[in-house]
Amino acid sequence: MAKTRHEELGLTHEDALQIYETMLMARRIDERMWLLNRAGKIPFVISCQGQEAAQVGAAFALDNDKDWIAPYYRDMGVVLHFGMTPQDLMLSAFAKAEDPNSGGRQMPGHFGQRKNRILTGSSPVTTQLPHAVGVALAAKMKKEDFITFVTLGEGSSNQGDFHEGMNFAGVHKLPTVIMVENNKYAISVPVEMQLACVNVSDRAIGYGMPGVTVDGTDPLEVYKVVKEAADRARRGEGPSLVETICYRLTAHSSDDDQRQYRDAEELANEKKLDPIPMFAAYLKEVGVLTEELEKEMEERIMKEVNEATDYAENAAYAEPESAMLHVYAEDGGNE
Ligand SMILES: Cc1ncc(C[n+]2csc(CCOP(=O)(O)OP(=O)(O)O)c2C)c(N)n1
Ligand SMILES: [Mg+2]
Repeated sequence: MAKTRHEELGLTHEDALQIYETMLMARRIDERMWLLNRAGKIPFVISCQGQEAAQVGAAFALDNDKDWIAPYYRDMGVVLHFGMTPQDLMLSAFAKAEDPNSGGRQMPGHFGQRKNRILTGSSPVTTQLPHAVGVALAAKMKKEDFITFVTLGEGSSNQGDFHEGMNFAGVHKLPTVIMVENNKYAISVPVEMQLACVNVSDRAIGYGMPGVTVDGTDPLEVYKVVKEAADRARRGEGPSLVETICYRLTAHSSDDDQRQYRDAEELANEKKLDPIPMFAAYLKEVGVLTEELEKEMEERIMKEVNEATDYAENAAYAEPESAMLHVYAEDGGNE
């Protein structure tokens, strides 16, 4: 029998289902967060919706026992694959003391979790890129075979940090994969007003690294190119730039109303490019996902999302006395 597309990439049926389940989990958590926000229970949401295929396809191509990641605020799919749990994410949304990212101190989307090698991120966009490049330098100096993976939006590829980090990584042939999730908007600014070149990946040549643009609504396409880039980095051949074309299916954040700057037709067309039903259709077509399995998966996911919501809602806020924790050095070092 002819091989399926995922088998051709070396992925088993279980792998393909796991990619789908993580995408669906990210989507269901995100949807719950919007409801909680509109109900006045959590202050802020910044969505992964429309970008799950790029995120999970890429994360699946990395070694989640070894590699270090520097995700950006939309990357729920990436951090879930790297071991952050729905409960962790909900604790962050409710800004509770047990939030692994910052103990409820930072806005949601500022992922950071030492045990899963998720580098903590700052609010200025693209600062994560030089951080990931620095950790890649450490891998090279220590002769260890982990690589780093960093993501950002296309708008953020205009920040100085992008160019400085890309240049340093290129010059020193560092083991890093830089992925741009191009959703065509930086808040309300369309891509035509952001870049004078056609693709973000066109910028790679200036830094001596390969650059590719792929369909970011297809997790298998993204897996393929990120795997190639990761293998290249691990072989000591240096960094790569991957651009994934995807769509932002929500407003920029829960504080934005995109109907103010995008027309209804454009928004309706993008809904048709939702990676979740598209990947489900593929999995059904090749006989890997059945109606029964899909139902069971949905139920399992919703149970976990419900439990995570209840746990986080009832969890304690940080003690006011702990406000200065991690701001100044303490006795006992920098645990
Ligand atoms: C240095 C800096 N400038 C501006 C902002 C405000 N800001 C936050 S997200 C954002 C848009 C970024 O767009 P893009 O990189 O395309 O990512 P997307 O949100 O579309 O995924 C801006 C301008 C910021 N956080 N940091
Ligand atoms: Mg964008």
